[in-house]
Amino acid sequence: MSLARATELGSRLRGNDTSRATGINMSTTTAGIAVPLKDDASFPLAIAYIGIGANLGDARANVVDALARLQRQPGCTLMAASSMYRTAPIDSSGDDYINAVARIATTLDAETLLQALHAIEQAHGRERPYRNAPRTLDLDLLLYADQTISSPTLTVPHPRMHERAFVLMPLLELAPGIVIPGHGPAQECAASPAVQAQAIARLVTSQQT
Ligand code: A4P
Ligand code: MG
Repeated sequence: MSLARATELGSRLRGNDTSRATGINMSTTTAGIAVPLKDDASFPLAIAYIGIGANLGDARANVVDALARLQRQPGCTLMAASSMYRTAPIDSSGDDYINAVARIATTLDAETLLQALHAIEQAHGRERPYRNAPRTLDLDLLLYADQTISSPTLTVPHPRMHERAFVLMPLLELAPGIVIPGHGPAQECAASPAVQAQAIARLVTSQQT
């Protein structure tokens, strides 16, 4: 994506479109958008989608803070955030999760972006006592441009995103026509009976739920 395209997108997202698309915290996700990009000398620019989840502590506050931290992250610009969703734990335990998806424009390569996501998780005291344990904050790199990545530390697309309503529903809110490399249109993934059976509720605003 060119800087001109990103600037055009950012400009559009500063307007009403973002207000409609974003149910999390308007001031966080609209007023914080910086256009042109902070690292405008660094190219190429990639669009990435980040899955955000929390079910420990003040999960909603953690999700909102994660968005603010993504915006402040050098090399990243937060372009849009989905509504928040309350979701039943999948292959996990504890309270219901709060989930959302963010779209960012970034000059970071995928591995560097993953490290930045881990640093944000750690700022929230993320602990990993066992796999899929309840967590204060989980940030997954869902999609990075149209790339397929398989390294010891990073798999993109995220290997389970196509079978999870808590990823697909917020992602489709931001990008209805998006295709998951290797899995096809996200809309088709979301229509599968297994995904349809998962309990998920969109939180229209943080005050109404
Ligand atoms: N890793 C590889 N690829 C990626 C990627 N694309 N994004 C590696 C992020 N990390 C990636 O992740 C374990 C390792 O995966 C990392 O060291 C990283 O190098 P983690 O965050 O330490 O642990 P995790 O979150 O328990 O693992 P993972 O694989 O992200 O778990 P899942 O599959 O994402 O499941 N139910 C609801 N309702 N909502 C949720 O948000 N989340 C999970 C986590 C389970 N059930 C849930 C939810
Ligand atoms: Mg994770």
